[in-house]
Amino acid sequence: MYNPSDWWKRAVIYQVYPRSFCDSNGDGIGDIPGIISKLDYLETLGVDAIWLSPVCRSPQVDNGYDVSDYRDIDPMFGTLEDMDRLIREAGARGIRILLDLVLNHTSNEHPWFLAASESRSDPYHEYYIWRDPLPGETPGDAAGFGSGSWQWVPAVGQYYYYQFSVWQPDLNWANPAVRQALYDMINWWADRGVGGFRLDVVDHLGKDPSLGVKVNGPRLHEYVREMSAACFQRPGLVTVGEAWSATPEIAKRYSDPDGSELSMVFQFEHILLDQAPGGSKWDLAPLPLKAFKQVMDRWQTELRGCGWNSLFYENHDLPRIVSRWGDDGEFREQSAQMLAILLFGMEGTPYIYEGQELGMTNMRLDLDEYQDIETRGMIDARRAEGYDDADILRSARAKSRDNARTPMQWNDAEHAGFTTGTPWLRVNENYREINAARQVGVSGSVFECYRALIRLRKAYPVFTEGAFSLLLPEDDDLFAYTRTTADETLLVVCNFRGRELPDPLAETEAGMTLLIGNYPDAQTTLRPYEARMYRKGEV
Ligand code: TEU
Ligand code: CA
Repeated sequence: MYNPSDWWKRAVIYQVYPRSFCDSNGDGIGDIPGIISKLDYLETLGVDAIWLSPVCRSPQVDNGYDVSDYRDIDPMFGTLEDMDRLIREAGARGIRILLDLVLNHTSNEHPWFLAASESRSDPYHEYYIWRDPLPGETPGDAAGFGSGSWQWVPAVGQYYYYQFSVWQPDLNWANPAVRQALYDMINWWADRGVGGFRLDVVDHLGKDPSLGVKVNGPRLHEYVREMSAACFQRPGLVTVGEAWSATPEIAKRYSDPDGSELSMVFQFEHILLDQAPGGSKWDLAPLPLKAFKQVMDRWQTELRGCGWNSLFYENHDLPRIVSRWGDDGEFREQSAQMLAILLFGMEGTPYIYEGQELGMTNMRLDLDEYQDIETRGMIDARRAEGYDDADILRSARAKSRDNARTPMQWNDAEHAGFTTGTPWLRVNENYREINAARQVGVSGSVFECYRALIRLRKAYPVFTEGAFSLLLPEDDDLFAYTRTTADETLLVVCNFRGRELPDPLAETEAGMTLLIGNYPDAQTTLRPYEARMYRKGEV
């Protein structure tokens, strides 16, 4: 049953990518004072917490996921005083601030790494993962982003391990001093009043490169439990781990209701469905709807009562969902709302990535405009492998992380009201049509749909407690399900296609009350991307 200290089970969390949210000083880069200036907007939307992508001091090789000082704010984003003010002013609106903890690696400019790579006898040497050269080995080139490799350091005559870029050396979690230093840092932030944490690539923490084990290493859950005991037991603290490798079995351990690990994890099984079998994310395939239904069904059912789901489509690494699984042309507004209604009816904590609540779309950049380190690496690698540029561009436009990183579209002023200067990444051309000013308070807008869904989730216990049951599993075009408690039933019916279809559930719907839909009037068929959410039960 629902325990009020698990406030996050009734909550909706909003992700801010600070660099792209709002620029307060005209340097073209979003910052903390900019976020503070938009708290009223987030309060209007109704979210309970903000997850901030990293704001700590960083050379910004991977936009802050390369930390050089965990206890300071990058000057690009503001100061520690700005951060304290953000925590206070958000708190005054009932909004908690969650920090992004990058614990798997640091920047190569972190003082720990500088010391570690000076001498083998420095105590910080053991903060990182090293190996000796093999007989006859000559150092090679740096590997692509995310593929994991070893980099030579002449001063110590060894290679260090890095999973992401060569500028992001992996920390040695097997060293208890590393773990203690990180726990002290986490508690330092918790003492400053942050309401929780998102843990970057938590599934990598127990790695053992000497055994070739990258994720789900033998000591992973031991470390997570130790960290949780040391840092996460404060009342009301919420934690969410990023775990690309999580299966439902594994997620149940992370999100065990006994609270010994984390509140929940992000799993990515649904996110991986639209890539060609055997390929990478750059090898495109359409979303197989039936498989999507099965995956969501399995996660909903298997975690029930013994774990907790997070519900999301977008983040700063992923494309815009309306472009990905909806239709960002003719049916942009309908399909953005359909996807929202589908997700917000499920059990778990929903996340909204900045701009998702406006139905922001993917960005049509040219190859030389991409800035993301992962995309740049892909472009270089695929050119070297002989792919032609048109092919590469198709992949980048569909999947590049820069799709989600374009500036937030506030209004129809120049640069969408994001900055008075030159934005660090070009604003999407469609900002005159798609922006917050055109949607807040406008009935039928994507924003108002998200706002209404957030309100509904707080109004009816069935959203938190109802048992999930998939309907029409064999249907190729519709996604429908119910959630049921002893007193309430919720029914969600979604048409994933851009054409009108008969509604096989019309009879069931007839006995229920429409809570929300994405077409203004009622009809018996399902129009393109139509979604309807019904409820039956005590008022
Ligand atoms: O992402 C983890 C991760 O595995 C990414 O490489 C992910 O697979 C990729 O972005 C999908 O295209 C986290 C952060 O979310 C990401 O922004 C960081 O770059 C990465 O960790 C390294 O810290
Ligand atoms: Ca700025």
